[in-house]
Amino acid sequence: METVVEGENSRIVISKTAPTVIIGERINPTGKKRLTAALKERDFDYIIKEAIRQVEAGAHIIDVNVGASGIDEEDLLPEVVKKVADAVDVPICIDSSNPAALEAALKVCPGRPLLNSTTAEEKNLETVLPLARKYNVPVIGLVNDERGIPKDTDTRVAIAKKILDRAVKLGIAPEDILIDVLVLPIGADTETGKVTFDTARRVSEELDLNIVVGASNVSHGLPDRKVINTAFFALGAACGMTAYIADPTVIEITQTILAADLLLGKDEWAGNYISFYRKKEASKNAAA
Ligand code: THG
Repeated sequence: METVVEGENSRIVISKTAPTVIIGERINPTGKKRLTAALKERDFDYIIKEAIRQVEAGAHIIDVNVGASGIDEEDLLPEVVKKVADAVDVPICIDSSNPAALEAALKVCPGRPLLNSTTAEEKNLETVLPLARKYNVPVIGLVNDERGIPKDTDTRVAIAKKILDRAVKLGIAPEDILIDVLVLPIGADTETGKVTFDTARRVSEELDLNIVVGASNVSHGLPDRKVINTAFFALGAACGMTAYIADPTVIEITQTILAADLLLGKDEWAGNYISFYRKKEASKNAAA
């Protein structure tokens, strides 16, 4: 199953046999005062620098989320998406829970962006899936519905299947559905990691869909979060997780994903692993 995401002049393939795709999460005002201010002031220089820094650190796709109180997403999201898409040569992941903002951004985004996201709630399925169909873009489906996020694997897999069935009924190709198996803080419930990995394995094997997760949350509230995050990325790679929404400027994250890909046969001749270190060495020498 190959999901194709495109920038104006770039193409990224998400699949179980391809290297893991990193979706840079830093353009998101959550917990970031400076970025929130930059978004409100339309300080595009600052925002574009964040995008470029992530691409240089190893991001294959840039997530753009402008959701914060006092921000009109329908107005601002398309503007930021356009600026970022013009500034970097990688595809965009359009991130909002507001369908009107998603559509406004789809109208101006070049290439074939990733739509982030729909849940299995009726009101979402009815608005977001038709957008994916209309603009012919892949869409992320979160495994929660009107009842919230299920605690057990069976219900999460059933919700993934429901999203897939609805999408196919609308004429969307299965490869254009990615499932987000949802990661919750492990400190609050130590069963949740296992449920997330089991759901990923089953959705990957039984539904043959690609999987994307936003993993930063897993370590919320615990010391030395990097240790937990990197372990999560390594374990996930072995469970069918094909793309991560993560912060690539945390070098250990990018390194772990490269190492996991190498160990799982997704990096022929260690090409990506070695070229990452060559680039790092080159930029060190350039700085010296
Ligand atoms: N699934 C999907 N999309 C998503 C998420 C997901 N989009 C949003 C989010 N989750 C992923 N993006 C972020 C962005 C920022 C943070 C976490 C996830 C974050 N910010 C720090 C904080 O809140 O403390 C700020 C850190 C900093 O300043 O560098 O953690 O799950 N499909």
